[in-house]
Amino acid sequence: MDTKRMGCIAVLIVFGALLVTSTQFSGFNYCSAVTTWIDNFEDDDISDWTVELGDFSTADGTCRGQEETNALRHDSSCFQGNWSFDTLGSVYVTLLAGVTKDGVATSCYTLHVSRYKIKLLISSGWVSTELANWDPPEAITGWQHFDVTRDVDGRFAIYVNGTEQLAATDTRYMTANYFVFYCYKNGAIDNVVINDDNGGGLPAPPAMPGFPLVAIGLGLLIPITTVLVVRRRKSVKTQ
Ligand SMILES: [Ca+2]
Repeated sequence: MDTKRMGCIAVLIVFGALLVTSTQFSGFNYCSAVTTWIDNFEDDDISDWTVELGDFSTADGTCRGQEETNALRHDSSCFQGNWSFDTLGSVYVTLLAGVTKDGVATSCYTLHVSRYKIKLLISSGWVSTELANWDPPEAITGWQHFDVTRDVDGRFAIYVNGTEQLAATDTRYMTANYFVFYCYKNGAIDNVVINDDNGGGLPAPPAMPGFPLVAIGLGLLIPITTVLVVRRRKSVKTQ
């Protein structure tokens, strides 16, 4: 095989491999499940959130209430899909809300976590109705992990530390504007992953940026091509 043909094949193999790698890590293979937004608070920045009540600190890499009562909200249009997060203490996590005022969400579904009971509530302002509840066998202490799914029929399934413990179906609210977190002093939330895939299943892994890999690929491609061209010219001269 001559040098030119070998050079072309080498370039095509390198470029193809880089394209496949870049596509895998850019999240394209999760096209059936699009992550809407995430926050693990490791950047000590809550500028994407609006504090409605009290105050929060993210100095320890979690979002922790500083006053007696605290609430903050994040824009979120997810009303079907997956909500995943960790909480500490007695907290109210409003999965989806129409509007909020002074930390009180309306037209919403809220997960209330307390020491001896976990409830799923449907609320409008201060008026709440219980959709489901679960009494844990032991008092809740420390961080808890929650995965919530809601399917196209409005069925909520709530997994506590990996096991489904609550379920309810309700279709009264099928739109959303906000995700809201309400807690008392030292209550906290972390590792929020909201996924609007409009179906069941647990959240897909967060997408990784593909651009740097493409840039690295192009960066490698230029010197490889240059070497091959130089070799090709040398081989032409010597023939
Ligand atoms: Ca964190």
